[in-house]
Amino acid sequence: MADLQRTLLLVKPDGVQRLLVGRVLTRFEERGLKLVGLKLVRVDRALAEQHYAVHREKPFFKGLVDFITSGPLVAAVLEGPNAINIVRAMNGATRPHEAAPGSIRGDFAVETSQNLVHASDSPETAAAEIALWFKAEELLAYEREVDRWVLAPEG
Ligand code: 3AN
Repeated sequence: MADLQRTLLLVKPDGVQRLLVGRVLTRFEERGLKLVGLKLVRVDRALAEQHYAVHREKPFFKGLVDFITSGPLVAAVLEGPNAINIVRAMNGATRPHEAAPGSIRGDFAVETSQNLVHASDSPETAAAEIALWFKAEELLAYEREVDRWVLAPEG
């Protein structure tokens, strides 16, 4: 099997308000990725600022924190071979006018500031973001019957 990875996915407050949570999560389930963590959260500014720390100096930082704290969002951890790149590709380019049709942003978003989803962009970021959003006991390891049809056999 290719590199088994975990990645953080957020369906941001715009996705919750636009009733897109189910459709977004369904795409990842149908692709074959496994949900190992899932919750609805209202994040405080401290967590939001930590999550977006790399953007602290950007002009859009305050707006980003205001936006992500403006309502409940859905946080998920998805697992699968190459999950980090797969989820980023399915989300589409950050700027929705550059996002390919068929991607989440390419199908459902038009504004960069309201681009519905977030996903970790590297193994290091994924590890840090998963630890920021989830406690270890909130992540569940389990087998799925479909895995033998989705994942290459070991060995
Ligand atoms: P991505 O979410 O695709 O990894 P990042 O990490 O570059 O993109 O940006 C994080 C978030 O910051 C984006 N999802 C978007 O909501 C917001 N953002 C990025 N660039 C801009 C911008 N120029 N104006 C407003 N918001 C922005």
